[in-house]
Amino acid sequence: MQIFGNPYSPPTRLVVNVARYLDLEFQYELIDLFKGEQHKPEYLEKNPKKKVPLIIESDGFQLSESYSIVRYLAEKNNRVDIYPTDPKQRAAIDMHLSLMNDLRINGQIYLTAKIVLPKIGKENIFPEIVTTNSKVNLDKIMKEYDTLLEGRNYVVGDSLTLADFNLFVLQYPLQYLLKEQLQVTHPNIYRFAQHLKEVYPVFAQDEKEFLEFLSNF
Ligand SMILES: N[C@@H](CCC(=O)N[C@@H](CS)C(=O)NCC(=O)O)C(=O)O
Repeated sequence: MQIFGNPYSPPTRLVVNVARYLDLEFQYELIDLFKGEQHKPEYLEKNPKKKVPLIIESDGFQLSESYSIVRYLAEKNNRVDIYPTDPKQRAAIDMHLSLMNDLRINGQIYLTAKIVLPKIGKENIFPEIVTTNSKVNLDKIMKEYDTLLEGRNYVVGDSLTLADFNLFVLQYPLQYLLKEQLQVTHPNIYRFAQHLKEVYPVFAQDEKEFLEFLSNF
């Protein structure tokens, strides 16, 4: 399988982490978003949506949208541990993936406005109200997850699921790009991430690679 993506992108890292956790063989095909490679004809042929991540399997099967990809990979490999077949557990995981999409989108707007555009010397393309609201929404959803994780190690039930994989990649930007003291502002999310890194090597590897990426950003 090929995974087209970029380490800056939480959806890419979600897919890579799940693929690694499932011990799947894959080639990481780097798409440099900051050089606009997602707009190049050779990538558009594969994904006209101009987004990462995208997977292509050896039989030619292609899939974009990170949440669809990780559900597919778990399902295909019969990994009911991280995506249970029980309808209620599955519905709870799906619900959290939807809720976390709001977290992702608001984070994407805020980070684009505050970090990415200044970095590439461009003006903020979003009206001030949109940027302000994105931070308000981001903080609100993070607070909700911090409350949910009080006294718990996992978002759904008492073992690792796709919802945890996703929250893990979404909490980084606050810590490492916006330089928030997560242990102070969101102590339960901070503890949750620490626990995942201690117990599952895939999360420690992800953090190491993300920090390496940021050191050249
Ligand atoms: N809903 C999509 C979102 C994908 C997405 O927005 N990817 C961003 C990186 S995080 C991207 O490719 N941006 C490039 C662009 O918009 O030009 C998913 O979950 O896969």
